[in-house]
Amino acid sequence: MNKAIYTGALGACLLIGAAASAQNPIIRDQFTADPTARVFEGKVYLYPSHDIISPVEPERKWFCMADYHIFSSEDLMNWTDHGVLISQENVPWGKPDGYSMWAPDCVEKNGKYYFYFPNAPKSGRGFAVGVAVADKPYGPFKPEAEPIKGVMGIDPCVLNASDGTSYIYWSGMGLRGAKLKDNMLELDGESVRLDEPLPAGFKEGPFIFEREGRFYLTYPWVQDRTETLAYAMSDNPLGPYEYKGLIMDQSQSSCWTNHHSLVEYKGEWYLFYHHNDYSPQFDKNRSARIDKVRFNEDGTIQTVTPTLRGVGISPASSLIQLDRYSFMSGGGTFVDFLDTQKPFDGWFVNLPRPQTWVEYEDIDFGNKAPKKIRIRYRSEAGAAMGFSAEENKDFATVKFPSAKTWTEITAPMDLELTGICNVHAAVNSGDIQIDWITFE
Ligand code: FUB
Repeated sequence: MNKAIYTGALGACLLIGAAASAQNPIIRDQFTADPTARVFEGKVYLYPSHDIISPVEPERKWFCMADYHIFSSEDLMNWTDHGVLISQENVPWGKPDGYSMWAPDCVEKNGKYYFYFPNAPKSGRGFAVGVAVADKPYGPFKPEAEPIKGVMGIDPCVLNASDGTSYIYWSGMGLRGAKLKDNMLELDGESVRLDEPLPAGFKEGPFIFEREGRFYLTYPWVQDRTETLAYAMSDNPLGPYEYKGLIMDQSQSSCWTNHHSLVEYKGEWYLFYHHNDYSPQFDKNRSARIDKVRFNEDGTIQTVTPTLRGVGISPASSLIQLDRYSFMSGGGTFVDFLDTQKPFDGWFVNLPRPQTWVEYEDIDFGNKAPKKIRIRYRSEAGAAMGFSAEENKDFATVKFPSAKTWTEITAPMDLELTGICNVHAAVNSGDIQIDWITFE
């Protein structure tokens, strides 16, 4: 992996307001798949699926979802869980024990919030798509008595086009799209098939948005082993769409799905997607992530590299998880769970020998330089490390006594750090595992 070029100079880093610890995955106490993000009332609302370990058929090993939670954030780092939006027992037309509450979407129209979700119907097979309506983006949502007529399939996505017309798209024997009536609850005419002109390999999870007068269809697309994220563009919401390329390549690990959404917030575009970070052995228990996405001048989309670091700026006083690194050396470094039986407890980074290092970008030291660094570590033989925010200038050098269990150590800061800096942590001697660092 490349070593970073330092952008944060000592004492001269950019000053901005404090924020909470930033990393991927973004929700760290439960599984969250299929993350649809929308901006409502100045915040980002996240409407994901809620993967659980099946309580009824643990041996079944498949997608299992009994309800939806809503989350919101103003900084993309601190997420408020607004609790359960709908659960399978409350859907009048759904199987109360279907465990099939797959990828949803939510849009606002004329002051009402419409939540679209697939679910197993009480009678028949497959999936129908229902709507639940609320006055606020966080509910309470009231499900309609019947699913939308004419929509059989999964992964609804709704587009409110700038001319005031709304469209619904879903995956059901290919990609289908249709106009919605103004009531947002019924199709306005027949649906059309949209994936046929695209290269073969459309799977599911379409996300459609409008930007600068053009329509983007982004979708999971399998060329090889697992889902990539591809996109196509059109001048018309119902196509034809022209294939343009990949937004994200297939994952390095085994997560077969990659459901996503794109959203513009405070002048930046973000890609929300998922991976199986907390469940590396079972890819139906997934976790939402965010990375920045950029557009070229001509409107095409730049490829996004998935990161552990994610987006946002971590305050120096938060527990900065170096295992969610921006860059890391080779030489036997790796990241693993603190406790494999309790994945939500998080990870540590292993730095096994001199010259191994890890770097975490964008830590906000504010305008009052901290006096101490505190580190949670363990080390067989003991270690010595240098911490720098500018190459070759350590702001702290720390001697770590041998510690076989997790131990905290505090060391003085030898330089004054303010503003936003990247922190580089390098081993000078010995071996070490680090859970987090923080500044006091
Ligand atoms: O979460 C269940 C299904 O997996 C979604 O509906 C698909 O898009 C895929 O992510």
